[in-house]
Amino acid sequence: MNEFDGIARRRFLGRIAASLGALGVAGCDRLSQTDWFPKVLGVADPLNHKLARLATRKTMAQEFTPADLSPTFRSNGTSEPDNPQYAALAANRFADYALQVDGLVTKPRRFTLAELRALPSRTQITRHDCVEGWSAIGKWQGAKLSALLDLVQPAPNVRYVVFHCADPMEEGGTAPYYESIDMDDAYHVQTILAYALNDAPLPTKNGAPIRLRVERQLGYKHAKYVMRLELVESFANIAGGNGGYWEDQGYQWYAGI
Ligand SMILES: Nc1nc2c(c(=O)[nH]1)N[C@H]1C(S)=C(S)[C@@H](COP(=O)(O)O)O[C@H]1N2
Ligand SMILES: [Mo]
Repeated sequence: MNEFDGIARRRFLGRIAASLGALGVAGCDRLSQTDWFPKVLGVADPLNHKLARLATRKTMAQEFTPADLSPTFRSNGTSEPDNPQYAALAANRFADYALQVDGLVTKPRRFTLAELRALPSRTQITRHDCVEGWSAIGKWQGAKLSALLDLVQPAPNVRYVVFHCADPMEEGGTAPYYESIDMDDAYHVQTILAYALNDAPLPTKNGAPIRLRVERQLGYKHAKYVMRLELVESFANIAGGNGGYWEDQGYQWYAGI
């Protein structure tokens, strides 16, 4: 860990501690022992998700200036999907790529890269924080997820957007990486389907051709190599049922602040 990473991480952890303090999370053990408190909050969702949502529905992740950019933006997890279909798309510079959007939507459809690039976009310089103990600041450009959702028209009962990725996570296996976010994050202004990093097309190691940026959440929520968006009311029928590859291994579903 270099000095910058150490400082960034301490600042990040400090921010978590501060927001938990502001929410009075320290008092929750006592409160949850009463009868009414779990019912009011809803037992199905983790306590920290509900509490954080009350306070942060519209808050922005911090944005930075070009002077703050990390010299390189490292890769983590998959750096090149071990998937012949993906390899064929990449070999043709993603000319045949199309993002499939389906599930509980009125108008399911596919978006080519050109169509994604034509959607209203946003450019933002933000810091990525990985739970493995590193951070990096990068400049991302991508289609606003809110604009895409307006076109497909989610059903009223939709609660989550699930991101299905191209990379299988076990050697020789077929279970791909996947992630999910709720509709507050899906419609947030800083939530984009990024196709560019630091003014260049998204590199393979960082998720080409499309990766999610959901800036108020930790690194593992930022799905790379996104092939399909599925809008759902619950995770019951999706992989391990916990809303994400790492969540199925025990990570928190809500990784935001
Ligand atoms: N499809 C896919 N998405 C992924 C991962 C992965 O292995 N596969 N790793 C996650 C983790 S843990 C982090 S920190 C970031 C890393 O993004 P980067 O490679 O651009 O640094 O991607 C996230 N999204
Ligand atoms: Mo990560």
